[in-house]
Amino acid sequence: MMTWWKEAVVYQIYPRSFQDSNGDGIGDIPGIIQRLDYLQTLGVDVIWLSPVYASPNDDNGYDISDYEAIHPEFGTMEDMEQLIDEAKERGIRIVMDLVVNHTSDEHAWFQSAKSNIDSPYRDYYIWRDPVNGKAPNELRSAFSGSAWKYEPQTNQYYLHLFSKKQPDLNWENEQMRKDIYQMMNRWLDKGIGGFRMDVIDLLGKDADNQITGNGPRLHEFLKEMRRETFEHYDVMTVGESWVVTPETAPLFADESSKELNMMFQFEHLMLDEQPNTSKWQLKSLDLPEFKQVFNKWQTQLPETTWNSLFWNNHDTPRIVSRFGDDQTFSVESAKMLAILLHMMKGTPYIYQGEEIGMTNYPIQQIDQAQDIESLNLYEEKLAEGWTEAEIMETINAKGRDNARTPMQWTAGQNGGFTDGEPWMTVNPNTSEINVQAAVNDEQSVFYTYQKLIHLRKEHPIIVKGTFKLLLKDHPHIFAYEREFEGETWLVTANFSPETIRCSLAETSTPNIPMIANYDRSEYDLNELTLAPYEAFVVKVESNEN
Ligand code: TEU
Ligand code: CA
Repeated sequence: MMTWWKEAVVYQIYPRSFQDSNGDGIGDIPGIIQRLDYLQTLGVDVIWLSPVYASPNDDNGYDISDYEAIHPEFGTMEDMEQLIDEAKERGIRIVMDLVVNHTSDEHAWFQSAKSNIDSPYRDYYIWRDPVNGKAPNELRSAFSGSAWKYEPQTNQYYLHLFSKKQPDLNWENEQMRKDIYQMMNRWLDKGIGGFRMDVIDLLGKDADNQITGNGPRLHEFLKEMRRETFEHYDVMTVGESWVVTPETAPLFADESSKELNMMFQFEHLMLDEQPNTSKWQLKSLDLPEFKQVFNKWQTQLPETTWNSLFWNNHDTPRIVSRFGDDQTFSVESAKMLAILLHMMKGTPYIYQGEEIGMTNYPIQQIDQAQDIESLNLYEEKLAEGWTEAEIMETINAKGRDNARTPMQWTAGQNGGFTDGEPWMTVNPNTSEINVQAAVNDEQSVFYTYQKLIHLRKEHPIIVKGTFKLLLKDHPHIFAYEREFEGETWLVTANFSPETIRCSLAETSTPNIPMIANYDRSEYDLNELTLAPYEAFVVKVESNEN
């Protein structure tokens, strides 16, 4: 099996917000093509492209109305093919976002199914009779409210685990599965680099028993999908799951399971919320707990199960605003977070703008929100008695719009994202945080990311080394060792705005950093004084020698 994806670094593009090429204020595929040279300079191997398919945009493209058409806002199929080719010329593969838990309600299948109980497509979706005149059960939508919507024309409810405009597909239906596999194969034949699979753990759901993730037939379907599609191509596959654990990850991503190459899991991003509530009930991060979660994923997966590494995607707030300091130490903390993550075991993913330290962009009022999740949440929490201020606080901390403001290319008008009116306001800090400034400044966050990518290519220890957590109870320091073929690297990060003293190892030789975020020529590990958010990586002499 080809395993180039273990050495790869992935860059996620949210196309609506990346680069507009025609002045309509919406990022598009020709815009991405214009920026491929930039991505090549950064050094990434793969682009994960968020959905560009035809869509009414109820959930910004995660509601697909035609899997084999490009949304005209984004361009044409020729543009898409050109993107695949031009990326390939630069050694970059295009991984498509595959959203097959649900379609749009405007997909032809649903249009046929909706009004006609005898349609061959009726059973492509999940329909149930009312129970005592109400929804069949208590299942909830991720975007607030019941997961069932009543259709008067046929007197049944359909299931939607996301918005009402995202009816869930019925994976029990064999013909539906075949249609999906054929669609996937047509994309694979175009030469794409693989699939990022949206909410993949939901496919095997048993709605009647209110089982959504990890349902009874999930792994049967994924094995079948692989056999029928990507097994025959040299591509990478990554499954998104909010519920996967180190115990269940091998079911999806172990070499022996014959399903996917790796999982995209969020456990480390769920620690700033009250346990067993929702991401909206805020809590401050407890560093030992955070380290413990990483430690678990780094050490408990079998040798044959691969993992992914990321801080950000289009659903999560900007990492420098979340776990760093986007005011006083924005550059230092952005670099610290990068170093800490990219030195771990797994395939790193960079979300557009992360490599220049883009930050959250708080809104003042709900009418400035774009995302359906935040808009629905606002209504729900108001009804539950939250104050307006409480709701705005949590939306600004956790809302998905934070990640979706346009890419900041220049200090100029609209950050160089568009010549027109941007679909979403550009963060005014584009005057300082932008690609042009970053590329012209050797000390910028951009060059830390570029160097991390280069180090990964040069040193097999980063891909293959074992992981050992150090100082596990320390409240401010996140430190670990990697070891491979007798070589040991030490990664140390001060996860706080304070100066911290500590001691890490007894070594006689001065330790010269492989990479760091402060300008120091060597580190004395016996007596370290770490500046706010300081991070460094050194090779250490093993004590046994
Ligand atoms: O996200 C899966 C998912 O579970 C999220 O919607 C999650 O509940 C939410 O973002 C937490 O705030 C994927 C996509 O990444 C997301 O953009 C889509 O909205 C969702 O699936 C539905 O397709
Ligand atoms: Ca455009």
